[in-house]
Amino acid sequence: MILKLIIAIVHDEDSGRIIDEFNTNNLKITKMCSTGGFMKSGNSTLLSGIQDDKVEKAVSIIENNTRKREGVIDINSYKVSTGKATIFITDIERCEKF
Ligand code: 2BA
Repeated sequence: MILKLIIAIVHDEDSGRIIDEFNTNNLKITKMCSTGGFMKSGNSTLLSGIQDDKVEKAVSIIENNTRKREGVIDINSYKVSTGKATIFITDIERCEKF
């Protein structure tokens, strides 16, 4: 079985819906609290170890449950728009559960 790891950085407010949808579709997910390096504000990093053939389903759940946002940072009230999600997908070489 080929396993992939999805790492998705999303807005905090979007994470609950994504997690609910993963659960509904019997996909496993872990939420980690994280901080954006540029905005220095909280976001959520979601981890999912998933079968290769479920990756597209997972990516569409993330895409359909996120939205773009505008933030302001403190240097001359500079406006920044944050994307819906940043997603990295990598191979899992080995996975053990005890
Ligand atoms: P932040 O680093 O807080 O970045 C928030 C938004 O600020 C970014 O949205 C981008 O539109 C803008 N931004 C970031 N760096 C910038 C810069 N040097 N100059 C001008 N504008 C800049 P997104 O690209 O949608 O990223 C949202 C969050 O996703 C990021 O929050 C960061 O936590 C994460 N992220 C994005 N790309 C990443 C990457 N290649 N590696 C690791 N984390 C990443």
